[in-house]
Amino acid sequence: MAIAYLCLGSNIGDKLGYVQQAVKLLTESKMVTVVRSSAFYETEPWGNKDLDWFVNAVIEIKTKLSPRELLDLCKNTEVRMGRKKSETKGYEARCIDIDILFYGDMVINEPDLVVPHPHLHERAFAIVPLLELIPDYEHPKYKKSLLELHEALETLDDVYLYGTRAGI
Ligand code: PH2
Ligand code: MG
Ligand code: MG
Repeated sequence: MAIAYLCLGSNIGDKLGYVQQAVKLLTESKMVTVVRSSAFYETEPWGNKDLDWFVNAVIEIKTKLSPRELLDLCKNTEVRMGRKKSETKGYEARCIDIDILFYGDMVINEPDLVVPHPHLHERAFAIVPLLELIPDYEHPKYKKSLLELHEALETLDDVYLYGTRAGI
């Protein structure tokens, strides 16, 4: 059994509902067990400020799947939820995105499978939920804890606990 961390995100429609449905579908697949979840967050879009804000959460899972099988499960779940294949380059609106952040301490560098997630260390929307779960865990590539990565963030994108963002 491996422990892995998945980041869930949605920025169109019923964002919270999509993230919750993704957790439900992953659980129902019986291929993963959700051990713990972070809170839900409303997060400023990273990489394309023209997008709508996201709802994000991180889950800690136990799984017998290999990293590639886990990637396939994530992709299949996205497709089942109606996500279309991207037609443009760059970041765009999506009903659900499921990314592998960590898979045990493994470091994988394949064209379509990079673990830990290649942008994790730059993204408050993934680091802040991870801080709830594993603040002292050391990033296997950068050898810094999540607390240290959080302190080192260069861009402090806004990350609010769900429902606490002013004006919503
Ligand atoms: N996902 C992206 C790009 N930008 N920004 C936020 N706040 N949350 C995301 O999940 C997200 C993003 C690409 O997958
Ligand atoms: Mg993503
Ligand atoms: Mg993705």
